[in-house]
Amino acid sequence: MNEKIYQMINQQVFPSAFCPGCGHGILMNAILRAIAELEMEMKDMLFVSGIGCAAWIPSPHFKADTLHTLHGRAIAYATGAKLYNPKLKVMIVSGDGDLSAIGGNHLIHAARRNMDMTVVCANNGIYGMTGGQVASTTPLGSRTSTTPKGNQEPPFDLCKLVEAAGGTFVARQPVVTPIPLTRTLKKAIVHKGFSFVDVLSPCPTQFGRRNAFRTPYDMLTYLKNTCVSVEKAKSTAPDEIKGKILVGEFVGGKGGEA
Ligand SMILES: Cc1ncc(C[n+]2csc(CCOP(=O)(O)OP(=O)(O)O)c2C)c(N)n1
Ligand SMILES: [Mg+2]
Repeated sequence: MNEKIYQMINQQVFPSAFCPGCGHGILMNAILRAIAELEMEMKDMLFVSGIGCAAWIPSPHFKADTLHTLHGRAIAYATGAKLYNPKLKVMIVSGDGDLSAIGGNHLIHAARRNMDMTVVCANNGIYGMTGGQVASTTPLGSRTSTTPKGNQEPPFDLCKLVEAAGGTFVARQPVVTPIPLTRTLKKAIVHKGFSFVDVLSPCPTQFGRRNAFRTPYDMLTYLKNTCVSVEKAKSTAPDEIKGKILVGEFVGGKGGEA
């Protein structure tokens, strides 16, 4: 398995551009592992990304066909490619800013149309690549370069947004639990219709250092302790899960088409 994953990576780009402690590298590994475990061929797939650190996950790291497109427009390019060649397995991998702010309209309309594609959102709650500006996913009260006194605007819950828009597979997993993450990615990939995975991926450089996380390890530990599975949440008192982040498969995960 590891040998297969090794072959799927464009080794010429290593060491990668990700900062030490960035969660995007774990996600990159999980995507490749999911594809390898499904025994899918990279030649049958197309990876599309917009602009941002997350957009670097497939391009140039994957040895596959990739489109590294305009900021916010990954889903539009992916739609065109899918319509031209419906046999392609199309996967979009991009950031929270790219997919839900500048590209928010493409996201909701592709979900509404139940386009047959998989969208993986590397969600670090910030515009990582451009200097740590506030995003539509930044938690309330968090400091960013544009909200030095704390974010006053409520963030999107991307899973609720995509579910409401019509997505037929909707899930969230953090990079700190790579085995469930890989399992969910596999379901999203084989799902027929619009599948969306909100992947919580820490950004120590732009988010962590402004929000009193001393090390990347602190961020990973915080993320692990803050996530609660939907199954566990059902049997837990509401008070105990206040302020926690629900993770798991919200739509289409149980015996659906996946
Ligand atoms: C039209 C346009 N507007 C703004 C930018 C600048 N820009 C590039 S990436 C980015 C934000 C990326 O954030 P996100 O998608 O969350 O990715 P991350 O870097 O956090 O992984 C911005 C604002 C751009 N490239 N093009
Ligand atoms: Mg981001």
